[in-house]
Amino acid sequence: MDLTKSIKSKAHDLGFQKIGISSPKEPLAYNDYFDEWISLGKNGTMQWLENRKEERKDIYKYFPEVKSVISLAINYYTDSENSQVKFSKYAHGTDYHIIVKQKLNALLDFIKASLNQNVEGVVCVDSSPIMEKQWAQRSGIGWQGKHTLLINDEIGSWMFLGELLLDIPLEYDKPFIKDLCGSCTTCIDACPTNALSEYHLDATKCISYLTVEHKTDFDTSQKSQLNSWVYGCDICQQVCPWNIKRQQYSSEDLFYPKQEVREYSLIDWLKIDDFSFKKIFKDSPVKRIKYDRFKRNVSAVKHPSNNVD
Ligand code: B12
Ligand code: SF4
Ligand code: SF4
Repeated sequence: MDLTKSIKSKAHDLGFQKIGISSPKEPLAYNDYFDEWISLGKNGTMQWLENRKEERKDIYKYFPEVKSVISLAINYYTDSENSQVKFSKYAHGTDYHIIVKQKLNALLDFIKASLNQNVEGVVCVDSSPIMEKQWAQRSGIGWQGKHTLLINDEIGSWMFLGELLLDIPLEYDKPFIKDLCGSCTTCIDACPTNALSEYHLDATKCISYLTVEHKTDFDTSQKSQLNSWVYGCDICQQVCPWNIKRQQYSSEDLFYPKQEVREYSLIDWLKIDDFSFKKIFKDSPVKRIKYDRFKRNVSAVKHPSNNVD
């Protein structure tokens, strides 16, 4: 088997559903849009997006030797919901940064062991300064929907993205050029904070930003829009017809919800102390916001058992 095929086969064995490879040579589309988005302050307090903007726009500034971008997607769909206190699916179980990084490091080790030459690779999951959705589109995995997330026509959008950048050429896939949103605007209409317009997100209005990135107290209008989400928001994905038609259960056990996330009531969450918070969320993305911000989010949930203005 040639190297490209054996990399894809190994990636499937490691648990990735979609794998595609692209050449870094063509410059990214939408770099002007990205500049404008930042200059209009749509990134809010996510200064880290601006700090490494030039690397995001030009992958050679991040990894000058790159010759292949391997994009990988792993499905994280699970259907458990808790109606009182809502955690988005990406934060139901173990932190995807840990899981996807482990798998990508295993893939890099496999590639190194398969070759008689030196190969340099960089593992990226979310926090690396690259535009992951655009690379996945170029690698043929799917298109960016009007909610701005990447959708695959077989498994929908409940997938995390990761990349392995290599300094060796491989066989490249064709980009995904179709836009299968058509005339649909369901996600835009369903967004409770009007954060979306076509292919554009005002992060400062997004519940995901407000519950995870926003560091200070909520004002009254922000508080009234959170709709019981305490970490992230899934509404634009829940309503998307591609997810309703195509979503499949994740084969990764660690993405399934922790018992507390599934079963705790609002009163249980309001009662937890810093020690229990750290214990419950020790390997979860939720630990990132720390106890005080988690309490701020939980205290904003509207419910008869909570005295919210
Ligand atoms: C910053 C960030 C956020 C911010 C801003 C989101 C955003 N859309 O920009 C906040 C905190 C709000 C956020 C929220 C979420 N995020 Co986030 N986030 C990122 C991060 C780190 C960078 C994204 C980025 O560069 N934004 C900058 C803006 C300008 O980019 P953009 O919206 O993609 O805009 C592009 C398009 O609009 C395009 N464009 C402009 N005009 C047009 C016109 C057409 C026709 C087309 C096709 C495109 C197009 O050009 C722009 C520039 O590239 C990526 C990881 C990464 N390194 O890429 C994860 C990432 C995008 N997030 C992810 C996830 C899972 C989420 C949430 C679902 C989590 C949750 N449940 O709460 C939500 C979804 C909210 C939403 N609708 O986007 C996943 C998405 C996986 C997927 N299937 O696409 C990623 C890829 C992380 C990962 N490794 O899996 N996130
Ligand atoms: S994640 Fe929620 S708030 Fe953010 S754009 Fe989607 S529906 Fe709107
Ligand atoms: S809800 Fe409709 S417009 Fe939004 S991403 Fe899905 S198909 Fe596209």
